[in-house]
Order: sequence, then structure tokens, then C-alpha cells
Amino acid sequence: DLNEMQKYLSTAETVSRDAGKLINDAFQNHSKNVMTKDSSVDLVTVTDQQCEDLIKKTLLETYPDHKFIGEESTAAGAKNELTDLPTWIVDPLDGTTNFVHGFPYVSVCIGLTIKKKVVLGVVYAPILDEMYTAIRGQGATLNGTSLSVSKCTGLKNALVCTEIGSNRESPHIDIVRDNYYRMAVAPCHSVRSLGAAAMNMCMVAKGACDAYYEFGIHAWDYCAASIIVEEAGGYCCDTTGTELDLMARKIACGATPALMKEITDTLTDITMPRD
Ligand code: LIP
Repeated sequence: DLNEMQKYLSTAETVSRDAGKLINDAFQNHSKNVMTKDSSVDLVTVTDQQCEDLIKKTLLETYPDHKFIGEESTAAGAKNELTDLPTWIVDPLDGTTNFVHGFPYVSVCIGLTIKKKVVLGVVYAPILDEMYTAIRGQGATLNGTSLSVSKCTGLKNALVCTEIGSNRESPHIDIVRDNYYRMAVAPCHSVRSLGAAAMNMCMVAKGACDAYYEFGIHAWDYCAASIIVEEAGGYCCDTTGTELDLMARKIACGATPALMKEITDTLTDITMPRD
């Protein structure tokens, strides 16, 4: 019920601010201990791990019968199977490359699924001090003010966000480049990359851009932000235009179904190995 959802949201908000403090301190003090994961462009820092430990401990101590899927727990070998049980899906620091370089678009992402459906989401951007939240059916807010997407219905009037991602191998990156080219020659108004899936999606939710798509990301990058986009009146789907799949490692979202049909019809899909 709504009371329970508000309680869950409040826990998620509080712990995202606590993790945000750790991020802000390390960001301001330039104390970033950088390591790589799958490749030289797949970065992780001690701050990512500290934040995930804090968030995981808090959520599982508060809600012992809930499940947890997190970016760094997964990297450390935890299996991230999505079941019908209440499951927190967490990216402790989305935009790690931005964080490492001092580019301020970073966020803590905390989503909750029940019966595999996203029921609430928090995206907290600590450097900008922007708190984006949504509960299913209750709208989306930024620092308490309600959000709504733009009214854009066609690619020719759209500002589109996307990312090159961390897979730079052929043929993956060739398709990413071709898709970028198709956006450019559509022609859409322009293409932007904030360097973080959740921040791109929050720009869609607030109507500052009209659409976002990306291949190769994970549920923790888009779970929380997907409900913020939907509750701001936007539309989330798979890059093929079918229903959004949290484990398919790709997303397209934007202001209107008409715009998203045009975009997903324009994109060449990349089938990713599922999470
Ligand atoms: C990042 C995403 C971004 C993507 C990067 C990476 P991380 O997440 O937010 O959209 O292009 O490759 O996946 O690793 O900073 O949490």
C-alpha cells in the first residue's frame, strides 16, 4: 500500500543522501582510488564500493526479507537473479567515469521491484544536490517539485541523449556509431551525452531532453530512473520498441510513444547477453 511505499521511499532517500555525502567528499577532495573492471574504460573506485556496502547494509537491515541486486556485488560475483520478491536494484555511483574526471553528472540510483515490476525509484545527484523520486501512480518529483516530460512527438524536433558505452569492440561499436549517425541525419535537433544513464533519463523526466537510448547498460543503471521517466508522463521501452526488460541491458525512453516508435524504428538493435 501507499504508506508502505512511502516508508520504502524514505529509507531509499535517506541512504542515497548518506552515500551522496561519501561521493561529494571524495569528489571535492580529489581522493579517488581508480581501478578497472572488464576493460581499460570500465572504471570503478573505492567510493563505488563504499557506497554500495552502505546502501546494501542499510536496506537489508531495515528490510531483512528483501533481495538486493547491486553493481559492485555483481562485480564481486553475486548472482543477480530477479524474482517476484521485493528486490532493491542499486547503482551506488552511476557515472563513475564522470566522477573520476570531476564531471558533475553522477548519481546514486535505488529502485525497488515487486513481482518484477518497478514500484519506486530514487536518483540522487549529490554534486548538483538534485533528488529525483517516484512512486508508481504518484508522479515524479525533483527536490519536491513535480516533473513532466516534453510534448515532443517527432525526431525532427527532438534533443536526444545517448552514450558510446564501455564496449568499444567491433561490431558492437560500429552499430553504436551507425545509430548515432542516423540520429544526426534524421535530422534530430542534436545529440547529447551526460555520461550517466540515470542523469540522461532524469533530463527526459524533466523535459530538458526528449529521448534517451543506450545499449550495454545494466538494470542498476536504468531501473530507478525508468519509473521517474514514466511517472513524469514519459514512455520507456526496449530499443526494439517492445516492453522494457530490466535484464536485457538496453533501454529507449522519451516523451511520447510516437517519438519512441520513430526512434526505435530508426535504431539497429544490438542483442546483449542478458544479465
Ligand atoms: C555507466 C552508465 C553509462 C554508460 C557507461 C556505464 P556506471 O554506468 O551510466 O550510461 O555509458 O558505460 O555503464 O558504470 O558509471 O555505473
